[in-house]
Amino acid sequence: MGKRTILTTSTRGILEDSFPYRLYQKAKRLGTWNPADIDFRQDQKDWSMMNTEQKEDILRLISQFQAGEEAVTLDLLPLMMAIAKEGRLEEEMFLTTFLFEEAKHTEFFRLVLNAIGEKGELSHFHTETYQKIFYEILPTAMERLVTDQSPEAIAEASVVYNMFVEGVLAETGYFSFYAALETAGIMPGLLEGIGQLKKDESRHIGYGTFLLQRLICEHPHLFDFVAAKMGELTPLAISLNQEGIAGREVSAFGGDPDDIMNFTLKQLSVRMEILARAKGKKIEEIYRYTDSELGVL
Ligand code: MN3
Ligand code: FE
Repeated sequence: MGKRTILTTSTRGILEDSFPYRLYQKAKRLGTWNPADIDFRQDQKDWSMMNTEQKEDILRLISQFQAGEEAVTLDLLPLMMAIAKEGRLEEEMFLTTFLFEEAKHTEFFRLVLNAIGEKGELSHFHTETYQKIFYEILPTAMERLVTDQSPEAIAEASVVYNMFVEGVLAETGYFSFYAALETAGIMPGLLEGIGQLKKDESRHIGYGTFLLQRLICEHPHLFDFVAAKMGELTPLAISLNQEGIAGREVSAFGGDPDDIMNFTLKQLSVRMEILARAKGKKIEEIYRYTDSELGVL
């Protein structure tokens, strides 16, 4: 352990204008919604009116989200440790809100399941690809940081967690919920929570984008590493969608499954496009990013 450097009583102080600190301020304002305050009474009624295929589609989404939120809650800590070890105070202050929010997301989906009376085993919705991502790739990338805090290890963790799981898979999931439920005008409590989650998630993805751009700026060779990692993960996003669609031409709510697949493909390319902006930037420019430049709602 090196000698401690205290920042807040030094002339540096806190970098109040920096992107991660502004994100922390925003999280304190917006990340305070309480899942337990959401009213699911209409959702209960809507659920009882849905047919078996519709229930199956929504339950698959909910159970994949439920397990995904649990996984990201449990797996985030090593990243916080790695950032704290580097003395990156503003980033760690933001990360305290990040973990709190993931805990609330885990709580939220359990409340939905309780409200619709689904208390049974749901792991049969965790398809082969789902298990590969959430039971293997994510925990392995995050746990690696316990013993290896190299820039490559942090970049790998952030690609898997922030860019892929949050920026591609979760975003596709929100899109699927809206496509099914908003059009049908049902499950208002579930949709209210999804709206909140989406805002929280935009800060998490925004932080991951900042982190990866900072790493690419500090170690330019990491851009190719990050791009290759995203390339490796891409087929998994596609097969996860295919497993959900299960060869159908129309979803249980009448939507076109191709819309979901196209959304996933767009997310994959958007994430890399934004990361490519780090190339040739000075580190000060990365700290000065505005919320909207990194897609924060
Ligand atoms: Mn979440
Ligand atoms: Fe998140």
